[in-house]
Amino acid sequence: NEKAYLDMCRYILEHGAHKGDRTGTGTLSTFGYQMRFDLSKGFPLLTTKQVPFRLIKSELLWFLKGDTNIRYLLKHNNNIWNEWPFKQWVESDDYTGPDMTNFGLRSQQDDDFHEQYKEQMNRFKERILEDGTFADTYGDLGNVYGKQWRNWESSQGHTIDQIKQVIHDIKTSPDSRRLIVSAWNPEDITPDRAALPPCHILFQFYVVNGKLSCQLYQRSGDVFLGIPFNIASYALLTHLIAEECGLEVGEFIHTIGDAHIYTNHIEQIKTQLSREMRPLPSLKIEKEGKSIFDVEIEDITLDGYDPHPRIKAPVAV
Ligand code: THF
Repeated sequence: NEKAYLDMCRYILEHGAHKGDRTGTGTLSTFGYQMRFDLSKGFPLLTTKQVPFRLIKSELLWFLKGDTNIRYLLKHNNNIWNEWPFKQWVESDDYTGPDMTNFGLRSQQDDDFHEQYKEQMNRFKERILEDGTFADTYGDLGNVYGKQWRNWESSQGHTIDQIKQVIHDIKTSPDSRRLIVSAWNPEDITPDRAALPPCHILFQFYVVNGKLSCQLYQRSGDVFLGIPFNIASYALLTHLIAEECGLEVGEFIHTIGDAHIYTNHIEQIKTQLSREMRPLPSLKIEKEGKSIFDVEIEDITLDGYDPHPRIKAPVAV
């Protein structure tokens, strides 16, 4: 299970091509890679470094609520999406603080700037939490996952709830080959409509022998920071949907387009690869009669998670 991830890291270190990218950081990259995780053999949260599961839970429940505003994440002390709305804020006419152009790269290279950035980011976060009007304008990522999953806008002027639909279809026609949820809406991938085009383009469910499997197509994957989150997030989603439909869990299959290791994550990956894998934890969902849309963060827990220590790395913006 975890070995599939570590094998991918080794593969990219060995065979990856040097490739520039939108963020200017530089990557080692490969195109087209697939990993399989048998969910009946344990919950695929990496043990070779600590992955903060509470952040994965709150992010997934945020998607499932159809929410696209980081206010919910900030209330749960989840900071993984802050950089993108912050970018929109500091590039807006309403922002009057110090110049934050290219803050991602600059705060890694310049300590004084890093302090300025942290201060502006903290002010931004406080304002999102305290000022509802500000949050509505600057905390919203636009038409990202939550919107497309739960409220896809049709050309007929109504909205489509893809998650409700797919749950209904799994229950009523489990053999269907159309058990698909798409986050990629070509009309919505421009900067004025979404802060970032979705990385998880589409997922498909598959039912056989009473087991639910899920395959995700991800167009772009940040192997060190993002992918460990994504694996756990879709594994959790598969468990939640399986439970909702009275099925056991099968496999999670992760197919990635551009799978890349940022050049400033290479040392961290090597440290991680030098570590011994430990047994995977198991997942417990305590939802007694609650639907998937009412599950709360506290209802989801892990048993037996005993990872190696965290490894820090900067996120590319
Ligand atoms: N952009 C980039 N460059 N990488 C990504 O992984 C990524 N995501 C989402 C959107 N854009 C992306 C955001 N997801 C972390 C994890 C997931 C993210 C963003 C950041 C991260 O920094 N994780 C740290 C812990 C952070 C903390 O404790 O607050 C870690 O060590 O795992 C792809 O989904």
